Parts: sequence; C-alpha cells; structure tokens
Amino acid sequence: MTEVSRLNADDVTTNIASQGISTREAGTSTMRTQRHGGQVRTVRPDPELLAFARQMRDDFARLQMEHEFAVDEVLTKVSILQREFMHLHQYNPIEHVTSRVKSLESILQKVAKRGIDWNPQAIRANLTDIAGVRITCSFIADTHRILKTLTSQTDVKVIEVKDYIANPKPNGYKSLHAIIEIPVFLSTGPVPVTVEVQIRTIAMDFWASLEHKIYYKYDGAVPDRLVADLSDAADAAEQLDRRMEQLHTEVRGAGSSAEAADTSDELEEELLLRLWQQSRQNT
Ligand code: 0O2
Repeated sequence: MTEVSRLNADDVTTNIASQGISTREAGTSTMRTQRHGGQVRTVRPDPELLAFARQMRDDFARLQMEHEFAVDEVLTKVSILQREFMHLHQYNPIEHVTSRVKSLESILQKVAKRGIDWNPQAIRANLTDIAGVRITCSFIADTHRILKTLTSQTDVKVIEVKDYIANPKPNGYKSLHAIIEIPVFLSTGPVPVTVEVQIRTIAMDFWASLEHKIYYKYDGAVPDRLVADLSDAADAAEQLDRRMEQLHTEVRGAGSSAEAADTSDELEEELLLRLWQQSRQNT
C-alpha cells in the first residue's frame, strides 16, 4: 500500500482541497493557479495524490452507479408485487415508495466515522445502506406481507432482518429493516449489491420523520420533555395503526373485496360472451 492510500477520508479530502482539486475535478484538471501578491503561480499537484484522487473518483462513481441500478431493481420488484396484489386482491397494500443512494459526502462521513478501510471492497462489505428503499404500507399486516414476498424471491439474498415493529427502539422507533443482496447484471457479469429496505406504516413513517427532524435539530441531545412526548406520540401512532387495521378488516370481512371481485368477474364474463357470439357470427 502506498503512503497516499493509507490516508484516512478526512486527510484525503483535506489534502486534495488544500491542493485546489476537488474529487470531482481531479480527473479533468492537473494544474491550478494561485495568486500571491499580484503574481499568478502555477501549482502542480503531487502526482501520486492526483493518481489516487482519480482512482478514487472512478471507484466511487462505479460504487454509486451499481447501487443506483440495485435500487432500480428493487423498485421494479416492488412495483410488480404491488400491481400483482392489486390484480389478485383488488387492494393496494403499498401507500408509497421512496428511494435514495447515499451521496459521496455522506458515504465518506460514515467511512471516516466507522474507521472503515479506504477501499471500495471494504466500503461495500461494511456500508450496507448506500442504497435505500423505503416502502410505506397502509397497515401493519401489509408490512410483514411485503417483507415476506420480497425476501422470498430466489434472486434476493437476505443478509439481515431487524423487526423494530415487534421490538421497537427505546425512543419508540418502529419499522421493519431488511438488508438484502441482489444481483445487478452489468456487461462484465452479475455484481451482488446490498440494499437496505425499510418497511413501515404511514403512522410509523410520520413519527420517524418528525423524530428525525427533532434529533437533528438538537444534534442528538433531545431534551427529556421532548423524548417523553415522542414516546407518547409513538404509542398514539401504534393505537391508530391498530384501530385503522381493525376497521379495514371489518370492512373487507363484510365482503367489499368479494363484491369487487364479483363485479370484475361479471364484466369479464360478459366480454368473453360477446366475443364468442361475435366469432360465431363471423363463421
Ligand atoms: P439515514 O440518514 O436515514 O440513512 P447503521 O445504519 O448500520 O449505521 P444501525 O442503527 O445498526 O446503524 O442500523 P438500523 O438500526 O438498521 O438503522 C438504520 C436506519 O434506520 C437509519 O439510518 C435511519 O434511517 C433508520 N432509523 C434507525 N433508528 C431510527 C430512529 O430512532 N429514528 C429514526 N427517525 N430513524 C431511525 P441512518 O444511517 O441513521 O440515517
């Protein structure tokens, strides 16, 4: 390993910045000018550092691209499940889906914070949330159903599942988390990529986004009064989830889905009958 590659994330960023090269610019520019008391001097960056920065830029661009493809794969899977569910049950268990790939800055911060080795292999192995997909469901039962159907697909390898719905975090956070690995098919062959999937209800999602804002506003040191209020709000969200699910079960149990299915079956039968009559007239 060269001296440069032993630098940590902060050192590299600082060194690169002090030489006037951003990681984005490193590949396109080899020289910078500096103004000293009216004189313009050409500054030549350290070639070893420059080569390292270029390699780093390429490695990170590839890392992010592969994770973007993995997110696309998961979104397609979720969309298929959603549409099939609608077709089979005339009911959509997913309210909305969001996704993100961590920014380079955010990856570097986590790498530095966790002391992860500064190479793509180590980052891939240790940072499992570069790609994230969040699925917001209508009801608690749907969160488990979606997790089961997604993780039982043959090309999905489950690395870890955390059930924060059964075992909420002390602050009241609830969600299902799954770290999955899926193959992304590139020109060079399949590449396994990990994606963090978070599945929760609308109420859990509402709570989590508010808690996230409060946590960042107080930089992690949330006052006790607000911690207690958040905990109460988490209980209220759980009660709401349960009541809404009860109502939903009652309504569907009373035959709403069966009625919808019957109506659509009748329409299809009528259409088939008409087509059949038409074909007989034509012969
Ligand atoms: P961001 O910005 O959302 O990506 P790890 O993710 O591995 O560092 P951990 O705690 O072992 O750490 O993983 P865990 O518990 O599976 O949590 C991962 C993600 O879940 C977090 O990512 C959050 O998105 C969410 N999460 C976990 N706990 C809480 C919580 O108490 N409140 C809220 N609002 N969200 C939570 P990041 O990387 O922290 O943030």
